[in-house]
Amino acid sequence: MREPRIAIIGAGMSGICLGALLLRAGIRDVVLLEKNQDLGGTWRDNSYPGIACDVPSRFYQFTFALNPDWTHRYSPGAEIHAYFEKVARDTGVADRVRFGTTVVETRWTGAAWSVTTDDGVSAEYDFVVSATGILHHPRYPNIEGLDSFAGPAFHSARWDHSVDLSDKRVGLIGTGSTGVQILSALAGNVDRLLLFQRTPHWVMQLANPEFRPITRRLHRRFPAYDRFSYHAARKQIESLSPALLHPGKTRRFLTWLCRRQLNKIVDPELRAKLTPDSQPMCRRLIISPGYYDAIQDPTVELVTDRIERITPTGVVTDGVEHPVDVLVLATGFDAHAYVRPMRLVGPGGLTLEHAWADGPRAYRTVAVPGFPNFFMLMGPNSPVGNYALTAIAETQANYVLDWVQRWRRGEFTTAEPTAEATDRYYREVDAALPDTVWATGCDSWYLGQNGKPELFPWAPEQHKVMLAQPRDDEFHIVAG
Ligand code: NA7
Repeated sequence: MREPRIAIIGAGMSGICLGALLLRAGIRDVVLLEKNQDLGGTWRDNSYPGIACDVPSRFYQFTFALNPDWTHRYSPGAEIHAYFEKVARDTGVADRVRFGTTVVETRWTGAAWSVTTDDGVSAEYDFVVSATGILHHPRYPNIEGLDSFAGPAFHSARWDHSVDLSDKRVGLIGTGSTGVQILSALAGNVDRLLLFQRTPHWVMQLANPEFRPITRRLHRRFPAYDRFSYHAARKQIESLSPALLHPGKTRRFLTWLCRRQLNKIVDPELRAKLTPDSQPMCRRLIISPGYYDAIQDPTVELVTDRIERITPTGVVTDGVEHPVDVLVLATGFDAHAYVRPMRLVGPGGLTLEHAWADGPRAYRTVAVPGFPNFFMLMGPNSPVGNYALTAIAETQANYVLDWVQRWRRGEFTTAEPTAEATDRYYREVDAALPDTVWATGCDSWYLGQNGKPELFPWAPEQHKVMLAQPRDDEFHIVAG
């Protein structure tokens, strides 16, 4: 068996997943290049009050490292971060991370990838896998005067825990999943909370019960039951995917449910302000146990007038200044950067920037024509809409592992998807997209620069079938 040298860029959820699967398969020459000082990616970056995953914990975990000790149906972010750290420690991944190391360039030398990091060091690898996450680069709003604000102002993914909010007037901009979680946690716990909403989002109220100690003991004592619970939670989420993919009764039912739940808002004027004009799920459906209660808290005020500018002391809408002491920007992420700003230069000097001049595209979510032995986790058009990203990462990581195992056995030296196969695949994607709820006419982080949803237009379980094994007929393969 040949021993491949593998670089994984990023030690977040998906990088940890691939690292663990490679190490479990006995592949030892693995390094994770991580620009931060800690593991966990999005779960390290986001520590704002109220943070939780919007996918049930029983499903948002790896099948090879089930955790019987989840405390809640939707466990808090710190617990999820601790879970990924534990997986990394238990599997040996943590020992293979080079922290504080930013990859600046990955260049094909003719026989391998030369990866250069910001400390000036270059090293060669047979495979490079980008696991840089999708919700990684905070998006700051382009609002006049933002820099002039005199008090603390921070993005939700850069929470400043040194600021005591309890006696403050807090201005919160953004009503996506993050804004809703922050509002639900802060309502009633700060002096005043002004929520600046540009567009209302649909919210599904789902309870978040705590698991009792007896439940946790049962899961610990009976691993088969724990596994069953994973698949039961998976099935439950998957039963809703028809609503995302085509019009029909599941979509009609969820639409009805979301509308009905809005009736929890007593004041008709407030209810009208919170009623979106897009279809539920067109933008990511927000899952929240308590948003509709929190927004009716007397300390909360919803401001729907357009933000004109920010002054040193507040936020101005339609000529009216709303004084605030602290500004929280829950304004989302650039979900289309993927591998970038790292420079990727393939054979013949082809850059990823050039290959993606018309927008990011990936062969079946994992690879790019022109870039041999290079793979991506959570690449373009991955099924990231209201599904467990852990399951997607596992599918993609197992796919990469398949190629690596074949390389070890000497079956090839380099492999890259053909442009024809990728074009063919995108013709199928483009044909399926118009039926999806994401294409029903709303603006969201799901949409790429061409206005098309950058998502997987089939059932998420289909993604697993699609990547069950490499298809040699769709690859240029150079024999080993
Ligand atoms: P999202 O879902 O992208 O939401 C960002 C929010 O910020 C959204 O309500 C935006 O308004 C608002 N926003 C952005 N820029 C501005 C400006 N300039 N003025 C006013 N409001 C603005 O990000 P999240 O962090 O909440 O969630 C990201 C994902 O993380 C989520 O889908 C889950 O997967 C976890 P808009 O609605 O666009 O009018």
